[in-house]
Amino acid sequence: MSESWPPPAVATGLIVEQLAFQDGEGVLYRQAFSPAESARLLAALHRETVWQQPVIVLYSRSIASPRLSAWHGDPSAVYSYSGLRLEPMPWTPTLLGMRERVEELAMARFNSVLLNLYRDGQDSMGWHSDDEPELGSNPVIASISLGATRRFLLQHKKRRLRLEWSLEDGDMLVLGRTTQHCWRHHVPKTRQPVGPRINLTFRWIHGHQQLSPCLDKPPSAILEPSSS
Ligand SMILES: O=C(O)CCC(=O)C(=O)O
Repeated sequence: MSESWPPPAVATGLIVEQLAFQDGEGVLYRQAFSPAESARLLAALHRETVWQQPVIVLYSRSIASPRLSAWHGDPSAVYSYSGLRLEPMPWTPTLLGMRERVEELAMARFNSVLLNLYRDGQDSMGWHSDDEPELGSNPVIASISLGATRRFLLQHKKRRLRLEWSLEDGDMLVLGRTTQHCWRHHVPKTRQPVGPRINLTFRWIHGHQQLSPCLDKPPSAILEPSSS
């Protein structure tokens, strides 16, 4: 991550909120994708994605993930979270097009993306942090919302602090610096009649070499060319 992150709110033509809070930082771009683009992307991703409902381990309990997911990225972007080991599906033209826009706005590079489909208000995601070792220290994660508006909550791990945003169709929330280490986040269920929502979190997965500096020879299967 460059020292100039987060990027200044200049010349994007978008409504941009700079988010500076205790032990974290981010930027919220309202309608990073226009309503027409978002509708097209929502339909395309809904149709093109091979959705799965994996069994995940949360707080030592195995449960069916409360949303559907898919993992795409460079072949080296193997990601483990909540007891899952995800091998990436290849990039699609739709995802590559989105990545181009996201990288330009977020001023960061991404080699993978987690897609989540919240089918209705009963789909959700429990409190967690995206702080797995392969994300490196202080990861920049860019999160795109398409479709229904849902609440997104942040809670500090050590202090009685809570923040909340309504993430709407086309919005892009980028969180960086120490946010993932010091805060948990959560998408709660809602009783409101809401339609489907697709969320995409673009991430950079670091190679195995950086995770295991003590190995003589890192396993070649998941070696990443030197990038950090
Ligand atoms: O759906 C969202 O807005 C957040 C997704 C999320 O928390 C995650 O995939 O780690």
